Amino acid sequence: MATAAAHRTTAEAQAGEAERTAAYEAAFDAAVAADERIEPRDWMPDAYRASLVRQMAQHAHSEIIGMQPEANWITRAPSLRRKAILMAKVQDEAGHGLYLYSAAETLGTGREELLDKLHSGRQKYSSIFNYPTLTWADVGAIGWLVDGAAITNQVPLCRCSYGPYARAMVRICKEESFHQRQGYELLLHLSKGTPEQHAMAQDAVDRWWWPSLMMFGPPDDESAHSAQSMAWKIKRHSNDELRQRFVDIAVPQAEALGLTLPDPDLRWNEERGQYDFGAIDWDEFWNVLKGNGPCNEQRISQRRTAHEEGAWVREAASAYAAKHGKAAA
Ligand code: BYC
Repeated sequence: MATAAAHRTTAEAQAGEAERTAAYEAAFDAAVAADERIEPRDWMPDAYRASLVRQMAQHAHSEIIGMQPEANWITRAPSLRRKAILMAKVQDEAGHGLYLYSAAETLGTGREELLDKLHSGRQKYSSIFNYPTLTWADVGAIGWLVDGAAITNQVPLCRCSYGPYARAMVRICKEESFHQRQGYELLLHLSKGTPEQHAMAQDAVDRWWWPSLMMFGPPDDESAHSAQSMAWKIKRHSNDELRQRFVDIAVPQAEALGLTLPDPDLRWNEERGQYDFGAIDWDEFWNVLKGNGPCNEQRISQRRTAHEEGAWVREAASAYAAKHGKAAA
């Protein structure tokens, strides 16, 4: 008797739990359908939470790893003005990383854990930062193309269904716009400068163009997460849609800069009202993701060193917080 009653109670409890979950799920689906924001304390499917942490962590990691290629030129900037601008930009990127790690923390994933996953290769960062910055013109090409691609990808993220991510993106996009313009202005000066400067600008664009197109991720038919992320309104557009949008913006800008894009198949398609462009080398993309790009090893080892060398700062901040009765950072 007692056992049957216990079974009944367990079954009833399970049915009650399932009913509650179904109600939560219906409320979540309705909020997404109505374009309302999901906030940290709201119920959300485990897979939604996991996918957001995955994307936001990758995004945060990209921001802080992305400081390295440009920081490489701070000491060699050609003027005080250029040095001050570049330092401000690299600092902004550290700030973007912090907004994004904080936003990821609202989902219950600590910064230490995310950094550990980055340092041990269990989480990715953008493929673009595994390419070297060989000349000063690369700073301009990164600003124009890499930040330009980033804005194209990130403006729709301001309407992401998860509130803290969407709000972080508003400020990030404003700062990215400034970054893009400084890159464009730098390249314009070089392009209109001496023949050597023009050649340096052209060489940088030749090297950064294709990797910039890869930033948008694999083609739609190979994108593992796009369909679900779009259904959840984390992503608002597919990888290929955003890549096309970027090409359509970049072509007239290249013309205004007096530089060419390294793609013989690039031409206006009257029927589509968009530019056709050549085939992307996806083998190169997947190879870079596997860790075999020109700078993967260097980027991660420099990041690990920076983290180790910063240990005393974290310890000091924790000691200060403990002394003043605040929660340790
Ligand atoms: N590089 O199913 P998919 C910046 C991965 S920061 C490396 O299409 P999803 C800046 C993808 O994670 C730029 N990995 O994925 C900073 C997935 O692997 P997992 C970073 C890539 O998430 C400083 C697999 O491939 N921006 O701009 O639907 C200075 C399959 O892909 C890449 C962001 O992170 C890549 N390029 O779409 C200047 C923006 N592409 O997770 C500039 C936010 C794909 O299954 N992120 N993968 O192991 C996004 O919008 C999306 O995550 C992506 C990919 C469009 C990147």
